[in-house]
Amino acid sequence: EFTPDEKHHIVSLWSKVNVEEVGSEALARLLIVYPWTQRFFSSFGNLSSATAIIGNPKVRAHGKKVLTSFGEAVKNLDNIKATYAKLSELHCNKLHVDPENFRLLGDILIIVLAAHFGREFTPACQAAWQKLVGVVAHALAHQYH
Ligand code: ZNH
Repeated sequence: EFTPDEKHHIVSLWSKVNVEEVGSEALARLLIVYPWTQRFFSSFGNLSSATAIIGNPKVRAHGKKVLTSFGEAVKNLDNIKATYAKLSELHCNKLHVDPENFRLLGDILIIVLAAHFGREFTPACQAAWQKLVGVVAHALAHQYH
């Protein structure tokens, strides 16, 4: 479902992404901007302020884990639904994460990429990434019914 041009935009930007930096910033921003998402992370310790969230090592580690997993989508652009079948089941049946949160995190990821890459994050590049985060959110929500 991705054109060759879209694939190029996705893969070439991804090769420059610092997974720990971008992943931890995206998760921290999710928790700050949409504070109700904090309830999934009650075991992560101090989330009482933006400063606490940004400095929290568990947020950092989990942000890296989530974005590393996001990289599996980049490597399997033609097969994203199958790639996330197990994770979808986990988020649905065990973690009970409302799938709306996948969309929120996707939009935050776009903002973080724009902040990191500036002019390099062109409208065409954004369009390809916007499509990707939508497909990933859809794949993760697939086991929900
Ligand atoms: Zn998630 C976990 C991925 C989103 C919540 N995750 C997880 C993991 C992974 C992921 C890989 C691990 C698993 C195991 O261990 O086995 N995620 C992911 C992705 C995404 C996500 C790819 C998108 C893109 N999540 C999400 C959201 C939320 C979440 C949005 C909410 C808000 N997760 C979660 C939780 C968990 C997880 C809670 C668990 C954690 C702990 O450790 O405890």
